[in-house]
Amino acid sequence: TKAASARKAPVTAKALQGKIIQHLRGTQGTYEEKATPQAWWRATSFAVNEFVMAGLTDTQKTHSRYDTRAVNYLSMEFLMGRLLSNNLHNLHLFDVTRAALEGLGQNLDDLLEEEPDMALGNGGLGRLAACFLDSLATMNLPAVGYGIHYEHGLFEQHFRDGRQIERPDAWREYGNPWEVCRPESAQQVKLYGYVETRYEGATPKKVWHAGRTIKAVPWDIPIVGYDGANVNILRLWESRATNFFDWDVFNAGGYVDAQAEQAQAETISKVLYPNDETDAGKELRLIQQYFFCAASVADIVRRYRRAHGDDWTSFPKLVAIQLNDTHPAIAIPELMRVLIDDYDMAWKDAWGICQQVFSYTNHTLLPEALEKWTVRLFEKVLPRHLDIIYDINHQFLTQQVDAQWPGDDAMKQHLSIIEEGHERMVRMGHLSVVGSHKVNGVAQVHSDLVRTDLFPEFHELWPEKLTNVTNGITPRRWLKACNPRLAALIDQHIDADWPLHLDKLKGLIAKADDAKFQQAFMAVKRENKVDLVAEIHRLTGIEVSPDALFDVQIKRLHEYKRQHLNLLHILALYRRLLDNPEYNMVPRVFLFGAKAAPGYHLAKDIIFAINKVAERINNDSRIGGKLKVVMLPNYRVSLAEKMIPAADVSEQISTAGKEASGTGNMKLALNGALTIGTLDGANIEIAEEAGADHCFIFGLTVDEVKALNARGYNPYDFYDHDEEIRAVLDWLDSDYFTPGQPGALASIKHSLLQGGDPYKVLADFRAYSDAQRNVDEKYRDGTAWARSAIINTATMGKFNSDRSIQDYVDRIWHLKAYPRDN
Ligand code: 26V
Repeated sequence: TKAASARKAPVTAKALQGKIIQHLRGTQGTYEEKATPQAWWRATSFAVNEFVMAGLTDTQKTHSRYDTRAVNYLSMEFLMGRLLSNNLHNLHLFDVTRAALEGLGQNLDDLLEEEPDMALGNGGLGRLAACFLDSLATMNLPAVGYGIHYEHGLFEQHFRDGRQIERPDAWREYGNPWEVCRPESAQQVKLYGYVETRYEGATPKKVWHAGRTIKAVPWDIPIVGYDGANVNILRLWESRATNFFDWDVFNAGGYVDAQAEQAQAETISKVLYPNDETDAGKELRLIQQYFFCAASVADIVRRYRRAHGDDWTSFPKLVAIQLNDTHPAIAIPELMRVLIDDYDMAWKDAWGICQQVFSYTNHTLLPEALEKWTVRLFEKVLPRHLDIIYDINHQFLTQQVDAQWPGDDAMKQHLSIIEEGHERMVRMGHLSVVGSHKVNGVAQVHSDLVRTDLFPEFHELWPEKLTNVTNGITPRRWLKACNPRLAALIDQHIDADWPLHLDKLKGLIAKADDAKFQQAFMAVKRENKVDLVAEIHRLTGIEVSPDALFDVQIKRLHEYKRQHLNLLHILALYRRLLDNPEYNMVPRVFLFGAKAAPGYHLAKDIIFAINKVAERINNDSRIGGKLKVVMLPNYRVSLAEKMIPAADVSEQISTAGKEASGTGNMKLALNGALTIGTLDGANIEIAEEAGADHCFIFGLTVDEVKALNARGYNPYDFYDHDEEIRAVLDWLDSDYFTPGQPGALASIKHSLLQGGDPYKVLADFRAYSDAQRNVDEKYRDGTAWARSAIINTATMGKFNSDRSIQDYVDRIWHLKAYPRDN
């Protein structure tokens, strides 16, 4: 075996045992004979945290010693998942901890299951932020993640008679061993009130008299880089009532009112909004956004002033702020407000600083996800910021837009940060583009569409501003930690530092035709499937065979992601089998994992339909077990880590032009699944890397979808002329899958016919079904399949999030790495 960087653990099993026991007794107040698995997990985490904290203090000292330029990654979501296994792997403590625990009669794998997921995100956008933090620390780049310390993360999903039920997530109910509260770094955040204009000096001064002040208390979560690298910080803000309250009111019987005020203040960080790609426009959401941006900007300014006082010249040299979508765009007018109102800076200088400091990532083109706030709400909650936005807009329209398109009022209206209409709106996307020096999309095709369709005039105005950074995933979590069998096999054939240099996986291409390697690779896949079979049984009671092909679609439930296209194809297969029990198909298990936004009724109906169809199919003895359908409840990061290593086929079937990138597609291919997918998002780049022969690409392209829309799409063309499509839609509409409840699944057919099928499900059905036949054909040829699976793993090096971060560094942030001194 080649072990270029197979580092030694920084501690012996015996010493680690001592630390675990010490924490079990000394901080958990229990002892070996009595401790619950939870207590063992906590004691182990606290023991490991000693190494984490040592790395954290060394790193922070290094950053302050060299006065480093840092990126501040502002995101409403960080979907971290579990931390113990990740920290053990990144610190090279995994094996020694397993050994230490074994000596204590404990099993590490069981203890890892005790940790609740840190589910402070909805899906792709939040998980991307988490992968980026892992890469930033690993690459020794100075970085701080800023977000919200939600008391309740994304809801827990249960099924009741096949329908989704939501329960609050309580990840911190029993404490969290990884976080440190820093009350000494708390900030005050103002809201509401009015703006006074004072005419004293040469220029009038605006003074914001806030109606309410809320305290923001930071919790720091250490982010451990891989292989002895730096430990950065994720700083999450919790809202509290300020403790300056009016003692007279309090003593005059205001005790109860004071409590109500506290409850209100604490509402801000109470719960993560569970929508994904739909903007609810709620006041509390705007307050959440401003709350964490104001606290973060204040913290960034405080850190800067600690070293530089009131000399602002170095600020843009030391500070980069990345906006993860438009959710933190309010940080732009907030930094303007701080510089102008609190530090008396001239407008021009403050604006110059902002434009150098900010950059913005766009994660979606869906119109319903593009954030807009009513001017009315802004006026009420953030009156001073509305003023500043008006000023930014005025300068932008009268200087930049008028210079480019003189006298063109229609263009001014079109590009304005303020949308005129019966209710005036603030367009957060426009604010983000105007206030940033770089704007990026998240996959090549998506960035092209940002330039041509979403912001074409901005692109004309500033041809250098719009750019691409294709997403990536951390191979530490998404291969090394989640798929130890495959990682071990890879270690036997290439340098063991592949988790840092994922391009080295290319070394496996030479093995793709080697029968022994193929056998070993597919043996790993089979063992992973056996593990998942047990998990499926534990979670659902459903029995499936590891000899079947495992077909996996895991992502948020949304019409554009087209889980219902997958479902229609399952119905077609079921029907073909009932028509002809000899129908030639590879036995297949269709696996789903998906949460629907609680108010998204059609998405919830699709979940219900999948569960009802599954119930019928799984219990139908006529089809001889050739077809199984399973929707696992409560899809989340820790469940993804179990499903991905066991997948044979990766479903990436969004309508072309709608999925900005996708990142599950990368995780599945890296773990040896073959993609069946449309030419959308990063699928295009995955197919380029793996080669068209090793994926199943089907369906309309972006241009074909546009052309179809232009000439007028009519889903009845397909319903009327394709007998199978008609049959499966009518079947769904009957009470076959919901006996005694006719019409229970009618909404799906309705949306696909009368609803106009906005996501072109029927138009792509036949191509999808044909591609699925090709999947079967390849799977029957075991050698061809193994070869393609290996090539998928071998060619996914590009999708290392370290490469994405390097692109951000080269094109946007211009940071330098600082390995820590110790
Ligand atoms: C919007 C809203 C609206 C208000 C309520 C909460 C909320 C939460 C999230 C969003 C927008 C989500 C956008 C998003 O997640 N985009 C995904 O980003 C991934 C990372 O770049 C990318 O891989 C996916 O294709 C893209 O859908």
